[in-house]
Amino acid sequence: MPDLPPVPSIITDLDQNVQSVLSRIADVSDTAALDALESETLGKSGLIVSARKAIGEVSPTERKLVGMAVQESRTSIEQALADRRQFLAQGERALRLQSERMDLTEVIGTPSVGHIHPLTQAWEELEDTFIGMGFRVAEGPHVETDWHNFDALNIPKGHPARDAFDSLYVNNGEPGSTVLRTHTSPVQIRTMLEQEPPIYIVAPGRVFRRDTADATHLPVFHQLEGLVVDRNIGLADLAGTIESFTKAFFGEGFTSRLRPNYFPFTEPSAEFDIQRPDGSWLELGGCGVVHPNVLKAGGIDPEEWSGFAFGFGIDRFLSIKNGVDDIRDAFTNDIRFLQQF
Ligand code: FA5
Repeated sequence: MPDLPPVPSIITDLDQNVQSVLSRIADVSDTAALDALESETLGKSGLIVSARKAIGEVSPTERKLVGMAVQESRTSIEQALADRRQFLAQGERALRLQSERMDLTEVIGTPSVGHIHPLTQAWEELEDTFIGMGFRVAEGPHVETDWHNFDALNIPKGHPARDAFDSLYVNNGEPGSTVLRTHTSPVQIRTMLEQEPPIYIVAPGRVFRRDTADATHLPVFHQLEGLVVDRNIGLADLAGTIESFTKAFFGEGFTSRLRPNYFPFTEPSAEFDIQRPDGSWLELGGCGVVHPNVLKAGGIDPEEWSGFAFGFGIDRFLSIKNGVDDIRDAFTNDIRFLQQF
């Protein structure tokens, strides 16, 4: 076998240098260091460029061999750089994802489940109780005519009872002819005008008065109105209904009482209170036998039909029931307050 020509020393040196570069590439742990190594080896004063320059110095017979060796070295370094770059990029991406990962469980903590507002809870429970007693739920507009809110309820213009309702008037039509309803009682009139007796309705809803907010007053609050019109309805039916409601809503240990009062739309009129099992009283609202003038305004013959009505403040009732000192607390949306319901 013929002896192989000796490998030029430039090639063996290059091989050694390339091996050392390849092992350095394998050790590089970030792309910035890899960039630096790339310009060190493939750049202007790098190993490959120097080796290429040296090609001119070898004998013409070796030149091709050395040229091929330089090219192979360059290719293997480039390949190693590309492989390592890909490997590092994957690792760096994984690291970045890891570091940028948002731990949503940490932000949210134990998921807190919201619930409906205590006022809405009370509103819905009241509706359910009255529906269970055979009542239907009725509605009326927030913006009312002065006639529905006052006149039809036996409170003609100039009647002192109008002053008791600090009304908010709406700039519509004749001055003073449109009002934000001051109570839910106009729903009595609307229901009577829409429907023949017998009538058994409750009308929960929002009402408005020019009252300054304080511990027991709000300018916007909620009432629940009740109206029954049927044959031979009297005060005893009213007292019995209030008592049935008290037991159905609060429980068997509670009872109710009526105290004489005055409302222009009922005659006789009363306040009604609920007694707790501990003996304490909770003032709920007003009630009475529907005044004949109100039945007439509703298109109902008072000779044939009679009825009773009641109305109470849901917000006031809620705060008294739960021992809330300041009625405004229910509407500042402080989560610490709302969470207690
Ligand atoms: C009325 O509004 C009558 N319409 C109730 C009625 C209906 C009587 C049917 C007879 C027959 P009064 O103005 O008293 O009545 O208001 C009723 C309830 O609303 C009060 O007992 C109180 O609980 C509540 N209330 C009144 N003003 C406010 C206010 N500014 N903020 C919160 N609650 C109020």
